[in-house]
Amino acid sequence: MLLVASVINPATGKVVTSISAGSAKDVDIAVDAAKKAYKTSWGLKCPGSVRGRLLNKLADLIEKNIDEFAALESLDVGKVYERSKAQDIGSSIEVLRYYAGWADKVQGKTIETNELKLAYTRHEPYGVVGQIIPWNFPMGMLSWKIGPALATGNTVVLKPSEITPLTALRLADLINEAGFPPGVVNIVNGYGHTVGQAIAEHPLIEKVAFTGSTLTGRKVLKASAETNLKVVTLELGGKSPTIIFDDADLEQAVKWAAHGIFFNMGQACTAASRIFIQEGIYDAFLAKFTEIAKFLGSATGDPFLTGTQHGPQVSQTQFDRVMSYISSGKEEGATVHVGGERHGDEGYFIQPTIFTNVKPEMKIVQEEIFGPVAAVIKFKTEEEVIEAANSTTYGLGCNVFSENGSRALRVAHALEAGSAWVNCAQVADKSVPFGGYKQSGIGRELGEYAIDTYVSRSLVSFASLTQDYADADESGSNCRYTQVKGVHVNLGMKL
Ligand SMILES: *[C@@H]1O[C@H](CO)[C@@H](O)[C@H](O)[C@H]1NC(C)=O
Ligand SMILES: CC(=O)N[C@H]1CO[C@H](CO)[C@@H](O)[C@@H]1O
Repeated sequence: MLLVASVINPATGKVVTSISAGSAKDVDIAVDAAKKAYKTSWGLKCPGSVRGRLLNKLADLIEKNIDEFAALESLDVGKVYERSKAQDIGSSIEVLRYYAGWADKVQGKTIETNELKLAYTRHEPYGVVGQIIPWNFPMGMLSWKIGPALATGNTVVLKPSEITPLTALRLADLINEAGFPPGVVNIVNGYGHTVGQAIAEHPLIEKVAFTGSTLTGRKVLKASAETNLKVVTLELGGKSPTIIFDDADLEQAVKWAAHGIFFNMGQACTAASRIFIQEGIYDAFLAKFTEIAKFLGSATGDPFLTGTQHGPQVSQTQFDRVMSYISSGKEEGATVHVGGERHGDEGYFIQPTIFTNVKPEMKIVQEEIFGPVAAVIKFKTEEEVIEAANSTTYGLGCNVFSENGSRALRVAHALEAGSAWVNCAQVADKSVPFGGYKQSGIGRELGEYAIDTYVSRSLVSFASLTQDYADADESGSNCRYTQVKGVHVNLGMKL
């Protein structure tokens, strides 16, 4: 039986095309091809400079076809076209170029032990790595994953989301055109419970990188535990706070707070859905924030039309999920200050929504909604807001607004989150590590830190004749006793 996955345009709810869905057997074929390529024409067989050149070539080809990629992304995900082009596709190109630059700069260390011994490390690729990417930023997350994996010499078996596979499939053409040896990148479309599961369990895949829900992340980790103990990195959910102090630049803070939650229709793992406002500016904030939400509501519609600022949710399932959170907020007694309804009668549009009068235990304050739904909460003191912001099982991002530099940094440091934005929100950068504390993930993407997650360190120790044993001087691969937080400080960027 040939399984087929329908690709639906979320702005209309109509089928765009159907793509065959792969099976576990297809994953086997892909892994065999990847293994063969790793042994014969990639990995340590291919100089880093050549790998870098190919990544640059791929980036150039995407740039040449940027209008097509942006259109596919908007059609598939419902993103506003101009943003698909400038942000999603534009930043993917930059990420690939960034990692192209790393390809010939991956180095080990020599380690001093004693005069009679030499020890050094080699940073070797794992071999075949599995990558499972989400539907909210298909090209973005693809570039975050294949960039460091290919730069370090791994070969890849990648599963796009079955609901948004178009750009990944088009990219497969360009990978051939760029001249990558066959088998270096294998893209297998399909469902999580078949293709995703097969990747997570595959005995010949040495590492898997997953971005998606915490629920599925647990399954990936469990599959590794029950099979070959492959290395797992996870980038999972979040319930990020935005915290705005009385002494913030209110005009800017409101705009960033709106960007922090409504960007990509709230479908971002760092979406800052809990907005804490210090009491002195609460009313002023709410008035301005309401204006922005209403404006976005009035600029909701066809992602391809000039002037559209807010598109649909990605699918019927996501639409239903977000609407059910809105209902639960109403039932639990929160006030819908703005929005709270479907927009229009076709497609999966939801009005930008603001809840007030929320309580910490409400579902809309505790759980990830993944939609354009903000809960606004009043606070008095710094201590109180740190405690409240931290009381979640997630720890992906946080945004802090204050013109008092020491306070802003102190709070950003105190919060349990892998990324902190000071006087800005939701602006990832290719060279700054990204990832989660607590149940938001394991490992880091982007920057040099991502390079680290695609190499395993082997220690070579030469013992002299007078010493029988070589001491392991560097801890083994992937041992980490620190959590890495990327802090982004706004020194003058305006929205
Ligand atoms: C900044 O905050 C600290 C307290 O955290 C305070 O002592 C200091 O006076 C503040 N600076 C300004 C310029 O308000
Ligand atoms: C730095 C800080 O205040 N951390 C707190 C964050 O919130 C948790 C509760 O979820 C506290 O245990 C931490 O002390």
